[in-house]
Amino acid sequence: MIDKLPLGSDTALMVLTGAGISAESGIPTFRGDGGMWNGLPAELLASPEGFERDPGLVWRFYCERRANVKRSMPNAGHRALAKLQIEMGSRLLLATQNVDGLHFRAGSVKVVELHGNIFLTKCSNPNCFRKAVTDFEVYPKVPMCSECRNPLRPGVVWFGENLDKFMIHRIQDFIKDGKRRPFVFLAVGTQGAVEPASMMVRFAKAAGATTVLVNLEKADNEDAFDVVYHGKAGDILPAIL
Ligand code: BJW
Repeated sequence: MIDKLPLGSDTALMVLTGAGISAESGIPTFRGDGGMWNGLPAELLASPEGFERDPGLVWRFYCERRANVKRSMPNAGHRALAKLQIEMGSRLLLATQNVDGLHFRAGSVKVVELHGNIFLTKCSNPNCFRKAVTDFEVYPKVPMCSECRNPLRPGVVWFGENLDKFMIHRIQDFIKDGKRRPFVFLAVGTQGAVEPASMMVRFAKAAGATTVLVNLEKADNEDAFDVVYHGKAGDILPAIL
C-alpha cells in the first residue's frame, strides 16, 4: 500500500537522491547488480589514489559516463521532484549524490550537488590557480593543465576528499530548521553506504523528521527509516508525491 507523503502547507521536505534515481534513465548505479564499470570497485576509479595510479583508466571511466549522460534524459522520478519544487519552493531542499545533472535538466532549479558534476574539469594540482570549468569534452587521452602541466581531473568528490563546506552548512541549517516545523526526510535510490550522505537521515530523525526511503533493494542504513518502499523511483515517486 502506498501513501502520499504527509506534506502540509508548512511542512519542510529534504530529499536526498542517489544513483538509483538515474538508473531508469540508463545510467548505471555504483553498487548492486551490474556494478558501474567492468565490475571495478568505485574506490579504484573514484579516489585520488586510483587517479594517481592510472589517470588514463580513470579518465576513460569518466569520459564513457560523460558520453552516456549526454545521451540520457531525465525520467519520471526526476520530473516528479522538479514539479514538487515548484509547489513547495524553499520548503523543499533537494540534495543529490549524483554528478549527472539530470535534476537540473528535469527543471529543478536549486539542487545541492554533494559530489560535484561530471561536466566540470579542474587541475589535479591543488596549488594551481586554474579554476574548475564546465567541460563536455570526451577525451581520447588524459588532458593536461595549460598552466602547470599537471593532469586535469573531473570536478567531482572522490573518496577521502571533503565535500564543499557551504553545501554541508546549507543542509545542516535546513535540518536544524526542521525542529521548528513538520519535517519529512526522503531518500531515493541510494544504498546508504557512503558517508556523509548516508548519515543525513539520522540527523534529520534526531531533528524530528518522518523518514522515508524509496529504493529498489534493501539499503545499508534502512533501520533509520520510518517508512520504506522497495521499488523503482520512477513508479513510486509520482505516487507518493
Ligand atoms: C533504485 C533503482 C531504481 C537501483 N529506483 N532505486 C574508511 C576509510 C576511508 C574513508 C572512509 C572510511 N570510512 C568512511 C569513510 C569515508 C568515505 C566513505 O563513506 N566510505 C565508505 C565506502 C566506507 N567517504 C568519503 O570519503 C567522503 N568524504 C569524507 O567523508 O570526507 C571526510 C574524510 C576525509 C578523509 C578520510 C575520511 C573522511 C567522500 C565520498 C565521495 C563519494 N564519491 C562517489 C564518486 C563521485 C563521483 C562520481 O560519480 O564518479 O560518489 S563514490 C559513489 O558512491 C558516488 C555516489 O554518489 C556514492 C553513493 O552511491 P549511491 O548513490 O548510494 O549509489 P549506489 O550504487 O551505492 O546505490 C544505488 C541504489 O539504488 C541501490 O541500493 C539500488 O538498489 C537502488 N536502485 N535502481 C530506486 N530504479
